[in-house]
Amino acid sequence: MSKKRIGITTKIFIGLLIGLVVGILVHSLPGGTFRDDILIDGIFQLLGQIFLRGIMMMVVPLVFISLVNGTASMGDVKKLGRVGARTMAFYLTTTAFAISLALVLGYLFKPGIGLDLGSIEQIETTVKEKTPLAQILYEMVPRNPISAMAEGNMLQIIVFAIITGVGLSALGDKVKTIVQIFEQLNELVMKMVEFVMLFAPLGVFGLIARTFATVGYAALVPLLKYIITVYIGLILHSSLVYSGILKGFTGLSPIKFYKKFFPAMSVAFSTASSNATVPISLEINEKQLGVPRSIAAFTIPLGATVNMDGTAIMQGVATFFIAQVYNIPLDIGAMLTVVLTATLASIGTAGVPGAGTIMLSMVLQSIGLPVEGIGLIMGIDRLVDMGRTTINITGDAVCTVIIAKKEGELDEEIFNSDSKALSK
Ligand code: DAS
Repeated sequence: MSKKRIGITTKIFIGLLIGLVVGILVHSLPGGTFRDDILIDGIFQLLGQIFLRGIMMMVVPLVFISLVNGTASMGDVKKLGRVGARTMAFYLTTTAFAISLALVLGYLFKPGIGLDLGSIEQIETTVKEKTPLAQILYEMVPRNPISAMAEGNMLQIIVFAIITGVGLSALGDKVKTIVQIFEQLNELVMKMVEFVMLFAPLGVFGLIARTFATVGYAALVPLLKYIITVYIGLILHSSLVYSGILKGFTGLSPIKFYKKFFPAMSVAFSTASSNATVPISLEINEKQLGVPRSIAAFTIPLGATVNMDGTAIMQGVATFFIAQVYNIPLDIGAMLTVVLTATLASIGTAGVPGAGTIMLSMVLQSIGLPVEGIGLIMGIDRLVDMGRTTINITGDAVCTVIIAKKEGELDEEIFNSDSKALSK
């Protein structure tokens, strides 16, 4: 009987689990050369960074090439405008709902009540000045597309790629060769992503092991209620809202979606970076969920930057947590301001580790809460960041499937097929 090969999804899951167990075990070892230098900063860091840098290496070329390719093949600008408007409507609505859910949970669970401030290590925090919405919008247009790519500025890369693709589409047969080149380049970068993903099980192991070997568990205890409240919000949002809108708008099975999208969720969880998850999310959307490239290439990179429901949930709970710790009441006006500010803040939050906590200072300033309160949750932020990033990119993919369905371009045969994700 042919040996049943374990699929990459299972291997990544095993890497996650073993990384968690090994990380906690290593944490309990006495500090010193073996634990700190050989294991944590040696083996775990090496495996994790090779994988993380491998997928980050693919983000810019993949986003630019697939978006040019997708926009060029989308055909008319009217359709691009319709898809863009629908995408932004979904993204902002789900984010506003996420922050509202988080405020309700923060009010009900009261994670900041009864905390002894002295029991929490206060960490210096960077205060992010409020960026005017106009500035967020005009800064999306790159002054220099090459430096935008060098800096990995996703919004600017997206804008430049869309204009390039629309140009190719408008020139039609005159640039047939260039369009073919971008089609072939897209196949190439997708194949390169598959090569990098072969290393995912070891990479995810290294990232998770290092996180759980270094987190200060003592710091967790006073903040457990905060962490649990955020994770309840993340789980409710994904299991109720995402499953509900997916089933409601498409009639498709949420279970099937989560089973296929699990490798992308694992990469998001272990890297705590939406940007790093874009390559694998694009691959699964196109090859496993039946979403055409012309849609996924636009909505996934855009979502990685402007759609952050998980981050909004953290910001909602953290706002209540800090208000409660400092004993400052929040009235309905303050809560509505938080919903608006956090929704807008999510547009400007980069898909990199810790970005959401920096943007939290904007949310707190908008209602006059002490920004230094962020220092109370910074010590354990990585554990929360992993979960919120997972929800961030899951929301992007759910909206992408719905948009493809509403455009009548979702290949439901692929979505409903049992073929395993990624390379065999
Ligand atoms: N880690 C960010 C991301 O990649 C989210 C956050 O920091 O809130 O989506």
